[in-house]
Amino acid sequence: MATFKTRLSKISKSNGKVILANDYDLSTRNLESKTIENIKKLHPFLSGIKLNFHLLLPLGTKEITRINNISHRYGLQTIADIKLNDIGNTNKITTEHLWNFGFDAVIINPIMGLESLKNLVKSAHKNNKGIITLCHMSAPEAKLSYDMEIKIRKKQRLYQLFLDWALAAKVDGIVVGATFPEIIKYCSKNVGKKLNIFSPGVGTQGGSAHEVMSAGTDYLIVGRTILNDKNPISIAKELRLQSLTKK
Ligand code: BMP
Repeated sequence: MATFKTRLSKISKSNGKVILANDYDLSTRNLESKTIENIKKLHPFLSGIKLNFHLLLPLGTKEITRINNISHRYGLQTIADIKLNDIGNTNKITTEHLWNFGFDAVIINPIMGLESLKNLVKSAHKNNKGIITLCHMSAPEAKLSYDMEIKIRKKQRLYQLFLDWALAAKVDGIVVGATFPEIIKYCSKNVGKKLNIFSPGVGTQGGSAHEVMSAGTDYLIVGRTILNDKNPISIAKELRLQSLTKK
């Protein structure tokens, strides 16, 4: 079986490089059928779908497995966005559950440490699954934490350390917010083709799809800009075209 990176790259050749952040709030009923409807309606313009922790909580094993199976039927890769950050033992159990649900990849928080990260990558890759780590988040206040100056062996910023760890652990991808295009450029220069850059924060949060794709982003993660639009299909189509902007 191909790796997560290869599977994602393959579907993106026809469908473009947009991953739907399938986010809904507490007032939304029928989460499962809404999600399946999104997959059926939007799949030609998506390479994947991301399900956040808050979406997984009210769903059960059956529902999550069905969503993953239907996504796969349409060729979409599925990402569990739980920003996992715990000790090795519970990380292992959590990812085993996610793989059993049928997810292709998980987003994790590298603050857990390099050794834990390496272990997760090893076990994920044995199962042909992917690991994506946070590098620099999209919210304005991320500057305070991810840009923090630190010193372990040398002086650097926290996101630079997370980038070094992502490379050392051979993760499949990193998250760098679309609202920080200069940081995307820095990361892109340093990673080359070794891993993919995933950028949330386009549209509603102020990031520009064109700008981040030219800065070096590989995949756009987009939620509200598509889901809250009067015509989600046309906005997804337009974002698909923008996601094909050359680096
Ligand atoms: P939206 O396009 O509606 O702003 O959604 C962005 C999605 O990306 C959300 O699911 C959010 O959890 C996620 N995200 C983010 O916005 N910024 C980050 O730095 C990391 C994320 O995972």
